[in-house]
Amino acid sequence: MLFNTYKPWKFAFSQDTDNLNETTPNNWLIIGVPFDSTSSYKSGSRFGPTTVREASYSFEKYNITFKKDISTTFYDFGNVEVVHGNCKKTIAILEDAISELMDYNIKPLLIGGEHSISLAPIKALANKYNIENMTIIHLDAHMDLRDEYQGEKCSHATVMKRVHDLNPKEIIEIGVRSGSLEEIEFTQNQENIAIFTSKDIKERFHALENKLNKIDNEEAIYLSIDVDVLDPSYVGEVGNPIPNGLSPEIIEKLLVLLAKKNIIGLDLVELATNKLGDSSAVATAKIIYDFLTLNGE
Ligand SMILES: [Mn+2]
Repeated sequence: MLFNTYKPWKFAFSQDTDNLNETTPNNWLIIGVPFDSTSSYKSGSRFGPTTVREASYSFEKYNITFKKDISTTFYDFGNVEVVHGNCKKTIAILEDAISELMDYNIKPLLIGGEHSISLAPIKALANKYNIENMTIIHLDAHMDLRDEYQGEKCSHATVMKRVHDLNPKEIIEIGVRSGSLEEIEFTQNQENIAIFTSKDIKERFHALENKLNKIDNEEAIYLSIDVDVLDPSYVGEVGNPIPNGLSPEIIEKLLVLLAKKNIIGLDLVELATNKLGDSSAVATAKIIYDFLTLNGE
């Protein structure tokens, strides 16, 4: 008989969780967060963890783009139990879960779910690292810097404002092409927010490259990737698609720059498809696959 190793409920190439070795540094731990209650346009990101994991079986162990095997040690712990309809409770549960798992010397890699969930890993990490020395790199079509959205403080549209409230060293937003006047005025008065629009990056990639190269290799960075940063022609199945986004080639270049840095946590959010084999899910899975390939030895 012939069986393959297809386990669609776990990310491809993940290690068996029974073998989790807490003394090994640099373990990544995938956690799915099937929460989409604050979605304002296209809902369905609760299916993101399932569709991304299934799509991860599209790739070879050898990553031809970067000419190396995916050799990083990473585990897939499944999904956290969310409270549908309750953003604050879900964030609290997720923060607790991540804090507990960090004792195993692991770094969280979350698959959303919508963007509100990013607050939980950042809060959990802020207790371990000094957030005032932490840089948040945020890839997104949107600024997510509103103080409230539809009267709510806990929302996908306010998440970076909540992160900013924690007083990180800097928030670098990459790929922005949508923002309210309130958000734009807010950023103009803040020294610790840098914005690189989608147009800036296409016209002057070197400016962003210089900015990222200036970050010390030891400095703790949290990386939050809203996959709507990609152009909808590549990733259209997202909560709030916006035209004129980045290409997968630019994402690959950014990952090369960032994977050498001290990334202490990562999330991919806002994929909203329930269709197996969806190309948006494959493009999202490829970012995780590429990151883990580059982050390995
Ligand atoms: Mn967005």
